[in-house]
Order: sequence, then structure tokens, then C-alpha cells
Amino acid sequence: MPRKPTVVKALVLILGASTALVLAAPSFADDGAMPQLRFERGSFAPAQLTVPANKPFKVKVTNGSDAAIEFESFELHRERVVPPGETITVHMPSLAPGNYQFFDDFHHQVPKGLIVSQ
Ligand SMILES: [Cu+2]
Repeated sequence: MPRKPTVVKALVLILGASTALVLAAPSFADDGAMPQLRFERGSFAPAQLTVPANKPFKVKVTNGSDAAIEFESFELHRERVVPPGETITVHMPSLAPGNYQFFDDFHHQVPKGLIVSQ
């Protein structure tokens, strides 16, 4: 497959999706309010993150370690690799009030974290 058209198509898709998200979810549009998780020295900090219930949100996940991690949650249906030194943004759906576990699927000894929707 030629490379360029694919890249352009992907960009158009990404732009379209971002626009749709911005239009659909004005809450939490402010990046300053975006909850953040940092992985460093074998654990996530904070270990528990509280988010408002019933609205989509985004979480920034930074990997401050020197090995790749995989931010994963069965309950949230998310599974994202974070290369060392990088930050990703994970889009989350609107959540009913409750606790949602996440973990590093590459290092199972890492303590599990919790997203608390309330
Ligand atoms: Cu996984």
C-alpha cells in the first residue's frame, strides 16, 4: 500500500474524531483540569484518581520510568502502551458512579490503581 494516502486518511479521521469529541463533550475541555497519572519507581501516582460521574473525560498517563508500560483496565476497556518518557491521553467514556481498577499489564507486581467516579 502507498504510504501517504494512508497517513492523510488517518489524519482526517483523527481530526474528525477530535472535532466530534470537542463538540459532544465540552465538559473537561480545559486541559488544565485533565486528571493525570504518572508511573515512576514501580507505581502509579496518584494510586487513586477521582473523576466526575456521568460525563466522558480524559486522563493523561505519563511513563516516567525507563521501560514501556501498558496502562490497562478491564472495566474501562482500555489498553494502551506508554513508551518510556512519554505521555498519552486516554479518552474515557461517561462512567456510572463506582470504582474502576487499572494496572500495568507489562508489570503485574505493580500495585493496581483506582479511578473513582462520583
Ligand atoms: Cu494488555
